[in-house]
Amino acid sequence: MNQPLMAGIPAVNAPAHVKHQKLINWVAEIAALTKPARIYWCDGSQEEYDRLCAEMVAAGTMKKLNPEKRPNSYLACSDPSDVARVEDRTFICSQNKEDAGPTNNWTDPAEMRQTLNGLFDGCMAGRTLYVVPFSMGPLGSPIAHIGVELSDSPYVAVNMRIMTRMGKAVYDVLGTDGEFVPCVHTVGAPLAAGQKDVAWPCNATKYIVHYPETREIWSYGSGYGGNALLGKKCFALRIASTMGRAQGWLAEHMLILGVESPEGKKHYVAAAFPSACGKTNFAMLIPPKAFGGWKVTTIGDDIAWIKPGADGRLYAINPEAGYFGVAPGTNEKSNYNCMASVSANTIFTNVALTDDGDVWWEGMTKEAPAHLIDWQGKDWTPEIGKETGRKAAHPNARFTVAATQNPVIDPAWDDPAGVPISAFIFGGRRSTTVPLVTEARNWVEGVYMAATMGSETTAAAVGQQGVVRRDPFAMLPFAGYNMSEYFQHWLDIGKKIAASPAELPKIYCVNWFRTDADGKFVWPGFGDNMRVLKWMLDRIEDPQGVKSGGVEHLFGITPRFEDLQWEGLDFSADQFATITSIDKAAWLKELELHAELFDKLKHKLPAELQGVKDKLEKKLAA
Ligand code: SAT
Ligand code: MN
Repeated sequence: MNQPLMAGIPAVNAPAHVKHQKLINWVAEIAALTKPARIYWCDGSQEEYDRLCAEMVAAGTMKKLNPEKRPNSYLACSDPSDVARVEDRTFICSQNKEDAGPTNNWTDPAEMRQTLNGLFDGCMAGRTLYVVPFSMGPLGSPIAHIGVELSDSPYVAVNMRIMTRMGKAVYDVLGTDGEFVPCVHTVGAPLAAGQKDVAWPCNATKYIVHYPETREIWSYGSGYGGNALLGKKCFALRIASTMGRAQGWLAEHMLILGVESPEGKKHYVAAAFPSACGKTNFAMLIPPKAFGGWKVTTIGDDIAWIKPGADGRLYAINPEAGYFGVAPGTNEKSNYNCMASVSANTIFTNVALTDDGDVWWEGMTKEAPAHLIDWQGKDWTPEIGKETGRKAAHPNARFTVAATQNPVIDPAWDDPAGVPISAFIFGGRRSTTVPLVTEARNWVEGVYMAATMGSETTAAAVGQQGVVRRDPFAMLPFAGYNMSEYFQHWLDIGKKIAASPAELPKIYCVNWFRTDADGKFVWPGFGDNMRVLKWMLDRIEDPQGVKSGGVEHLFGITPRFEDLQWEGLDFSADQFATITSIDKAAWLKELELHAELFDKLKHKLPAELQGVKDKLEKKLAA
């Protein structure tokens, strides 16, 4: 296989440590289709990372930042058309349409293969095909899985080195016949002989395609984030969710954090929020001063893989090894640990460049610098910003940084066994209706709350922002199969735990985003979310305790004002009432939206969830 396949196609030249013939054959097959100028097998070393970054600096794709301000860090600015996930170009190509369900775009797999074979034919001309081997999860962990991405983007290769366990060691786990998820990615911009490359090649045509039965991913036309770093949403959520369903585990859009009381009692919780709703901030939270002795530590900030252990409990790992977080709004106050994480060794994408070679984004400092180069390479001043409304950084600008840079990384973050989960939290961005926190009375009602979650859309996906859409489990764009069957899978997992000696994790629904009449957030959020977290912990640890009270309302239990610890925060009982109140009229409307969702998902919708809805409706009508 190490001979050139045919004229114009480079030799595969697999390194000696790659002993997996099926993998080598597949690389040859994709090279024969995509016709790159070169094939390069990534080893994941620092030397390689530095070299690829230097090459991108020379090519104009990245700028090296001032090493005194931001050591070993880079800024990449994308094409203005390639700045976020493209949900309407994302496809689940299962054999049967109904297996993708009504919330996913579907195309017949044979038809899609034909389309993609046409598009991928020669798509890597003039470029290097990078072979990027990666493990999602600690190498060799029973919860981990391996993927190999073939990409013509060096930006993808270096980001994958941060975001996953990428490199040579993966081949040891893979051996001669280990399983891997094949991921093929191209920016879709072949180069003719002698043609000069652009800084951010991409294509107006985009396809993000998943074949769940054969567990393959093909991505065309974008170099950005979740469209191109295929270990992330494509593998770790869409493909993994289908694997989890078949094998009895969960792949979720969740952060995982550890929280430890001054008495040394520690719990892990997993929390689902839609993209750009503060998962990274919550995962790195610093408790308020008055919470002396409380500690929050990070396992992961975006994705959780959760498997039942021998003792019946659910154990979670973070399949990723880095954070691809939203920069705008991040500052020393909103997320001190994040700012510390990105102080060096970071790739920034679509933020602004300062005159002294550092980065800036909206919300980083109170006052913007007097002059910047914005994410589109144009001069930017606060005056220009005011006049034109142009942002210096794109609202979905990101940083890519290794998890190990996080000062509050949990000591068990890399533990192959995972960490036991005591509670699940589900949250959306809702300016009205949904109270600060509700504890579900039981698993089924908790699944109902998660299934009917709504959230205002953000800049993480292309499209209109700020409109409420149902986002069940924060998985709407990420479930790789029929959403109704996904709900059933959650109900089944609950039954399995209930039948074991283990206790069921509690389920909470939160909303940090209620606003007042002036549209201002009422709840301070960020570190003060600790107050809510502590109430949950109290309820888990000592349900009869003085601080673990609450009142039962329509669809669960909410703390009374006196149940939260308020020390160090000036927050009145009236304010608390405005963010915990249940407005009957609003909830009647909300339930109509639940009905709309359930109507859309009626095929295979679990009867138990319809049952919860009927009960709620009766209560509301009473
Ligand atoms: O673009 S990503 O999918 O990586 C980020 C997100 O939408 O959460
Ligand atoms: Mn996400």
